[in-house]
Amino acid sequence: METSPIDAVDPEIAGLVRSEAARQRGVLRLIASENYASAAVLAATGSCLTNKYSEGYPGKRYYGGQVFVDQIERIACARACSLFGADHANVQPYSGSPANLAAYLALLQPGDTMLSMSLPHGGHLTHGWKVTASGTYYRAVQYGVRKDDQRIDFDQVAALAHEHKPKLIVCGASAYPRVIDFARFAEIAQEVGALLLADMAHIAGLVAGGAHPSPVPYADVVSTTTHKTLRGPRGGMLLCKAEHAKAIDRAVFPGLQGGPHDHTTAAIAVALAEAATPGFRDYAAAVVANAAALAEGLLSHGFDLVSGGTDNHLILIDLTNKGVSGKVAAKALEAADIVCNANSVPFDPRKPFDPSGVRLGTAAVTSRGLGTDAMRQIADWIATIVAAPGAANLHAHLGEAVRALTAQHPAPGL
Ligand code: DSN
Repeated sequence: METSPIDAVDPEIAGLVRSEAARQRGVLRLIASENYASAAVLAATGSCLTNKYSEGYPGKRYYGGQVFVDQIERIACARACSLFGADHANVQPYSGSPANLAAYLALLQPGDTMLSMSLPHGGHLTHGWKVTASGTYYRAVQYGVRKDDQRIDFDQVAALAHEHKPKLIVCGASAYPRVIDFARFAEIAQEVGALLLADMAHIAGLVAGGAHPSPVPYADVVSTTTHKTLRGPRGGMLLCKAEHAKAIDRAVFPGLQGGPHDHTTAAIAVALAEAATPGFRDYAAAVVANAAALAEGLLSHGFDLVSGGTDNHLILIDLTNKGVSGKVAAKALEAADIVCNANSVPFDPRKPFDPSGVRLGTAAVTSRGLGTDAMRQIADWIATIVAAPGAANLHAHLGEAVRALTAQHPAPGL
């Protein structure tokens, strides 16, 4: 048995970490926000940098001993600016939610109005949803998708922008399978004198790899996580135009956070170096090609896909016509080692905890080298399982086929 330094101290946790690694190796991971970080990214995340404190920014820290940390953070920021063509980068946000909150802190006063995509239509919790800090401290007016084609309703966005004169328009989504027209959002923001924040957390890797248009030329500030399609460590990042650099930096520290997680900063730097390689462009193109193939396979089995398909890494299935809820389907799929999440669909009559849909993503399976033929096979398996959500023996049998497939495609980093 492979052992780790954890075994000597805490065999219980060591065993659980080992089991999780085995799970990640064995299952088909179709959660749209997950991926496999490389061994290099994992090594940086687990490095001695976890021992360091470094409140402040390179050259302006509150603690000593920063000679190497300063270099690491400067390199991470420079790589982010170069990869995405941004004026300024802040790599300190702990993840996507603090990154968004820092952007609001930099650009808004409490009580100001923001115009953002509603959670049930594909937006993120931190885009002003009422139970979050963003919905508590700011006045969030929300847009959504059209009922007929489930694409962003730009007529509604423009009408709400003109009516409410928001100080900030937020675009970007967590469950939207189509290309986001950042230029159109910028046009509307300009018409009403609003600033534009683009949250590219889900698509950052596609943007880096040239498989989705970039929001950077259009948005005042761009927020992102670093671990979804971008395939880095769990972290966050803010990119902005030069005029917002000071406000963004002040908002992250000391506005919202204390010491940055230097081990994460180093791992972000490594991931950004990986994302600048030709191989990463191939990966980004393959993620999109795989999502298209999976969508095509699902459509051939009569699945109803939100917006009719996908342009990116993500597919949202409305299971209403199959007579199965999202939660029941996700549970049945997991019994066959196909892991995804139940998800609301636009205009969902069901409650968020047991919604009408499931969300699938192709980043992680692409990182382990699966191609379009495998996607068609996965679509067939999904159809078989959803048609018989209570058939435990069938699920166990298909699970064996799933594990035979994953065994042929080693998981990176593990
Ligand atoms: N939890 C992430 C997702 O799954 O999209 C967003 O924060």
